[in-house]
Amino acid sequence: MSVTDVAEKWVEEAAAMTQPSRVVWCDGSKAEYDALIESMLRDGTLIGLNQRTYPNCYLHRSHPQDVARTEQLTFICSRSQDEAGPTNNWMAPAEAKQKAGAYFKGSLKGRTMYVIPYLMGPAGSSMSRVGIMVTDSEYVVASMHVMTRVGAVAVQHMRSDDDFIAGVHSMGDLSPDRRLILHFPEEKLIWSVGSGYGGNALLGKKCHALRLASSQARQEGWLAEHMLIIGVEDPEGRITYLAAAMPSASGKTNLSMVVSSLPGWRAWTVGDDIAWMHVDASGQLRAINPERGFFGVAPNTSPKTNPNATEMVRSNTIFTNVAMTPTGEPWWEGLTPEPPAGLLDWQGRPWNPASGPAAHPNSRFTVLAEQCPSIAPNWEDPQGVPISGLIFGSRRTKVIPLVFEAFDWSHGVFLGSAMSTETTAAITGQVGVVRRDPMAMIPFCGYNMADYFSHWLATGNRIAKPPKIFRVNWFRKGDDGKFLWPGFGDNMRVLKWMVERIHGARTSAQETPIGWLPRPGDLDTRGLTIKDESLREALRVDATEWLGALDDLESFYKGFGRRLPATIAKTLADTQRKFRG
Ligand code: OXD
Ligand code: MN
Repeated sequence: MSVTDVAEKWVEEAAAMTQPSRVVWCDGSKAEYDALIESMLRDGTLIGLNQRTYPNCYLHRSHPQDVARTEQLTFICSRSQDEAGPTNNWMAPAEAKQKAGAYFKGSLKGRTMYVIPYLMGPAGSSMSRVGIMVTDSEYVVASMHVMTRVGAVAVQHMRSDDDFIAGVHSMGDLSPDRRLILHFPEEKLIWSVGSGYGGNALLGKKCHALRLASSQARQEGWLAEHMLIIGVEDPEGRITYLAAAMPSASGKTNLSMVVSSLPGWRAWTVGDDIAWMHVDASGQLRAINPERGFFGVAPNTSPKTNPNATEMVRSNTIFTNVAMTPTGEPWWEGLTPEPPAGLLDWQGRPWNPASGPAAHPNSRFTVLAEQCPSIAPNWEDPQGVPISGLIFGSRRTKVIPLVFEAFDWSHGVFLGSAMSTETTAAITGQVGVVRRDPMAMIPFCGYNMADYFSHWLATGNRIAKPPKIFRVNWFRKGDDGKFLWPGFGDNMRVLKWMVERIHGARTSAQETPIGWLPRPGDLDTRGLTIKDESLREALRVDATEWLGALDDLESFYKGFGRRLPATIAKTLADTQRKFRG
């Protein structure tokens, strides 16, 4: 494989810093993947699972302090701090390079440096983009094989000599004290050291496809979003494509492959985590999934919550930090109603329920998207799929109704910017704390979020028929602490309401200060056992609760100063006024 001089020179520089004894260029072949697996089985990085019931499936146990994204160690290193904005950690580029440079220096002595040219997006798509990353981790190389398109296909996509995002990764000593995840948007560069965890180490995913891509997208006039992509097929056979932003570990993978409880309705999976969207020549918004596989959360994935995923991970899957049964099968909380006897926990110790869950709450599966039974036949269409609706969803026990619809695009951008959510195990830190998370992008927006809102508003002006924008919350609870809405397959009932609204409404809604809200009778609840009062409560809009929430939002917006788009500030004031009556 021949690459450009710029790429070769950059790899030489990375090698000069890390001093590997050997440099291997990856070609993405099956033989290469198989050899990596063999090597990791030999040195214990991987454990073979039961090859009869889980063929070609392996278990990786990570360092116990390296199990999730570490946002406090993640920085945007733009030249000016204003460019990173108040919601990002910022470090000056020179300081960042000096600090991380010390951890990288000589970190590959006596070891192999793998060079991975990878493509984000389908082959042949003008929306796809190239990255070249180097790493000392075979687990990262094998995972990149699954999550991206590795090898010549990437190089062929380079539009000029320097048309790639460069990424340097080393496991370092895995100590959080010497861990840094650094993004240099002006240099199209990522430096990640001290972690082997997916979101920190598979540089194509969060670092490239979200943080750096969001910054490129703003300059080039497109959108890089933390969104699943799904096609909803109605009984007439019409497919309506939707993209949905939801925070990490909040049901994106489940929704992207939902098995409908409504006869005649079905979902087709295009992507489960990231959408790159652009406005085509006719003014239609179109989306591609830049990834090739899924890096999904295992706990609570079961035949009931996600039958497609459960089937998909029965072969050719790398599991990370799940538990293992005595017969070598993977196990996690929720997979079966009762835990099997004799489990080894995620750290390989005989499981003691008193010391916590058997599988780590952020344990994962890594698997090719093509293994998903509901994968859309056109999921790799170079043109992408036409998007007719966008969804913003978060995890809120209170306040936010099950579903409502924005009045128009700019109101929808306001609703997205107003999102807050309860934290999950996908990030290191406390779980269940409410934090602001506009468009589920708080950990992933590579530039000032006020400019990001402006970019969304401007993009709407270029779309001939802007998609309808919806807000959802599957996670509202009643006073008894139980979820009000059953979720999972029944979420199709909510998608059906959206699809009908998109196509000119056989379905109605009532106007409220926050948007168009279905009345309980507007949702299709045939065959659903839900108490009337639960449904009413799931859809309730409480003025006092909302006015409190809007006050919080106002303080959050203040952090952006004069950069906050006037339209957003005005929509907030209008909403407050409507509630005050
Ligand atoms: C993910 C995440 O892994 O959002 O997708 O953390
Ligand atoms: Mn994600």
